Amino acid sequence: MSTAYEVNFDGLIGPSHNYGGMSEGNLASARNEGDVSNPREAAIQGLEKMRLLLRAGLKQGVLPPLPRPNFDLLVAAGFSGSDADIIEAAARANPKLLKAAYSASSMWAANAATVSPSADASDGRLHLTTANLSTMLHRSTEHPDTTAALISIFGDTDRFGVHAALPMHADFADEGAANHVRLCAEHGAEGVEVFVYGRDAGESAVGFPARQTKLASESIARAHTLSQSRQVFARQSRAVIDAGAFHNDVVCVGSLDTLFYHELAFEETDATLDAIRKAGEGLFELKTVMVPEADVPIGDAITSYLFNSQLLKWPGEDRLVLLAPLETQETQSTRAFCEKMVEGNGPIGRVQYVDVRQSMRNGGGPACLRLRVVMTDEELDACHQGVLLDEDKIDRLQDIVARTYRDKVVAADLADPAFANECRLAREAILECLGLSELD
Ligand code: SUG
Repeated sequence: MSTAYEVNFDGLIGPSHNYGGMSEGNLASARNEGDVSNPREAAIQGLEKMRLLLRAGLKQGVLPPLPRPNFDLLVAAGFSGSDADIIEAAARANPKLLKAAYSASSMWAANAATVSPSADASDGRLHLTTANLSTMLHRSTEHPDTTAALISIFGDTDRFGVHAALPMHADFADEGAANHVRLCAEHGAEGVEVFVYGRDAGESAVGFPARQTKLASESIARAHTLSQSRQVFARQSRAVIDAGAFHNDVVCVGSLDTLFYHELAFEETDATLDAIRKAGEGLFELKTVMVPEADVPIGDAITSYLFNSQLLKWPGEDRLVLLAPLETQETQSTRAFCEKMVEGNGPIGRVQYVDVRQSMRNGGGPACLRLRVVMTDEELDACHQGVLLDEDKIDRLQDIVARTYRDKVVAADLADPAFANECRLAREAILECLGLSELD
């Protein structure tokens, strides 16, 4: 077994970060629709989270924001002329579409792709499948640019397999790593990959949208050449989707041999845990931390985002650290649960709180903001070095943000062609800093 590291690639929050109210079933997105957003503060919060992990001794990467506004979407909707003509006409005719074209939603990198480390793949490569994000219009346009970025970063086809998004049909609805949990003894060892889906292909819609199908998950497991005996497909419960858990990572997080989940997360909890234990035979002993509804009602789990935390092997600490949003500390039931949990002798020994409020107000916590990529030394050497962070690069990105991002954005700003130009210049500077100008 080769040594491997869990590298967190965070999505850098883009200059057009705004509260569009565009995600049905995501309660925070609906609640904050139309509020003033603070893109500069948002990006700094994200970069400070990256700095925190880097200082702890963890490896940290970054994914650049996508080009926004997305002119391809607006042109596809029939708008034409100069950039300014397109924006002005879209603002008059269909402000909602303009909002979708401006969404900075690629910040939630957990939805960029599903990732399988080379230790799990029978072809020995690290696989990434871009998520099609087909359920929400504003997210469905991310995948071509995300695939391009992943190819630029993981271009060595002997070591990496970057797969384009699945077909854009409801039967293949896929939201990436937010519905995927990998469990193992050590990052570099073979593991079990758990795919959580909300519905079967062809199943008729009820309640809030279930954004992941079993067919999508199965297709990814096949493409990633995973071993049949080391994969598990589990159904997310309808109850939590209707309560606002639009992705599994709103009610569950796993790392190494530990699964931390809400009592109501899965449709069939015992069968799911049995299947994980069986798939992990000979690899690891599953440790579980179940949070009972009686201690943390599902409504609190969703507003506090207790589970949308990063569960980390923190250098120098024996037990895992839960990097949770401040909202978890501010919610009485989740704070009390965390205090009790760390006093016990379970696998999670500390909870650290982090301020990502700007993202949280759109339903994106610490775990949404990062894509975990387990990489060996050779894979780290083979990937594009410009996206691997040190503090100097974080400082440089913060300078760009301070110089090019607006402090405040409201819906009316999106109608201003000057804003589109500012967004373009900001992204150009970021790409240059990351050595990714080819994506421009
Ligand atoms: O897809 N919010 C995102 C939040 C994604 C969170 N990711 C994970 N759970 N991994 C979504 O619903 C809101 C955008 C708006 O309304 O402006 C939004 O897209």
